[in-house]
Amino acid sequence: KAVAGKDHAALREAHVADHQRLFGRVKIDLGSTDAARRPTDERLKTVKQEPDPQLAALYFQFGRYLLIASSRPGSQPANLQGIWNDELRPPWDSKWTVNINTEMNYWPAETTNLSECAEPLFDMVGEVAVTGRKTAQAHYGCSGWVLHHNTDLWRGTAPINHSNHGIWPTGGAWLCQPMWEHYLFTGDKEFLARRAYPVMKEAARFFTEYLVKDPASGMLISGPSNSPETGGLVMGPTMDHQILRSLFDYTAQAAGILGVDGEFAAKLVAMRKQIAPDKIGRHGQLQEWWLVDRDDPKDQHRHVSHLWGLHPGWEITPRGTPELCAAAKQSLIFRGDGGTGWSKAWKINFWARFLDGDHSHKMLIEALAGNTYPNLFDAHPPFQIDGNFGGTAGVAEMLVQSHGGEIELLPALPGDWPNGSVTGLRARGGFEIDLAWKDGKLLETRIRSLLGNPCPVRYRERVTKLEIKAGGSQVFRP
Ligand code: FUC
Repeated sequence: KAVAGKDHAALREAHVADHQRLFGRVKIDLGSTDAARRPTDERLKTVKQEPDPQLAALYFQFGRYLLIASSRPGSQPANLQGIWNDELRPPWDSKWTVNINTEMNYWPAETTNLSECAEPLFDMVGEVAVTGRKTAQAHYGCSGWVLHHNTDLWRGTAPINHSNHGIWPTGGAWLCQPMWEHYLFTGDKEFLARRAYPVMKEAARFFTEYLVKDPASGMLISGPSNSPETGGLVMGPTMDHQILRSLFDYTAQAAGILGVDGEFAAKLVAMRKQIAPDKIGRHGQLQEWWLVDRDDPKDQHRHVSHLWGLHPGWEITPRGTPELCAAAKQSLIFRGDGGTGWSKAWKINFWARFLDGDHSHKMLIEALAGNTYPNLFDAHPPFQIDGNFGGTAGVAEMLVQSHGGEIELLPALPGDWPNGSVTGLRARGGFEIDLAWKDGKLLETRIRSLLGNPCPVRYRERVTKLEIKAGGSQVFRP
């Protein structure tokens, strides 16, 4: 009915205008070579041998294009194939796997200025928080809500498939993180109060009852669970503890911001300190499991779950926790550079968080050369869209980071992109950033403040504290 009576030209024009309104918020130039004149399929074959920075820029913007096209307010969230499943029996049922894939789909939403595209994800979290309440009661006798390894249109939340990956209770807790991040990026208190906090609080409540005391150490541990999807059914996978520390932290913080539930927040703060901490193992690695130091240096599994605290979490940072960061790096070196499409995409982000732009770039090039179809869709293989979104997020992460309480400019710029510019990237605290660089060095940067929050800006070793009024902007010269 809405399109009846409109001719094709008018519809097309409306469509393009609607798309451009979102797409045009970010422009990127990473430099260009002759390769940019050749067809995409050929460029994918030569990208490992010949510099083709424009292909990286294209891949970045293609990811934004895909998110705009597959996830809008009122729609379902982008599933394993986005909206581009073409099979009656699709891989993994074209569902939402939440032990990495669904979350990865939304990594670029805030940083690349497509905040509203995450709406469908937040709707889904609200819905699994309802079905997950039954699962919490039926399977654990706990209040609150829980979601395991995946969900579907019917918002199933129970343990699924096999014990070595399906009994993993922290899927819902992880899904609360993008909701908190949405608040950090937008400052939308109404969203925090009405949609984010209620699900965060009930997810946290579940784990206040679910966590158990490890008799040997006295610490609180999670389980029975998995470190997705390696090592079998265990007690105390590191990833769970990282996710839960983070959940307890921001839920308590949100309660403070909203001025509610003081007692519950205090309980979370106290329990958080008792959750088994990250531990360095006998190979200098970050232990994947709390109870036993049994990481195998030869294990090149595609999941690198125990590095959650590095990305998308933020408890492990090069400047804040250098020892843990070195251990996390050792773990990633053991895992190696291989992996499926989404695994490579995660590694782009990991290396960016290690502030190693060249390694991050290496992973991006390998994803393009080995895990990308001629139409630029990510190849798990088969086609799975998470790698596209993770790759887009990774490029943003190389250019601007803001998870450590500062806005860091060009934190992981690779040597292969000596000159370039980007406009419209977003940072936590409500900022929009335009920057350019030449010969690997930052030029002028314009920062627009949406909310008037304090604005500490880091470039390399120097931190400058800017004060910008809400709605105003300032030029930063390094
Ligand atoms: C997880 C991954 C697989 C695949 C599936 C959809 O289970 O381990 O590699 O991406 O999700």
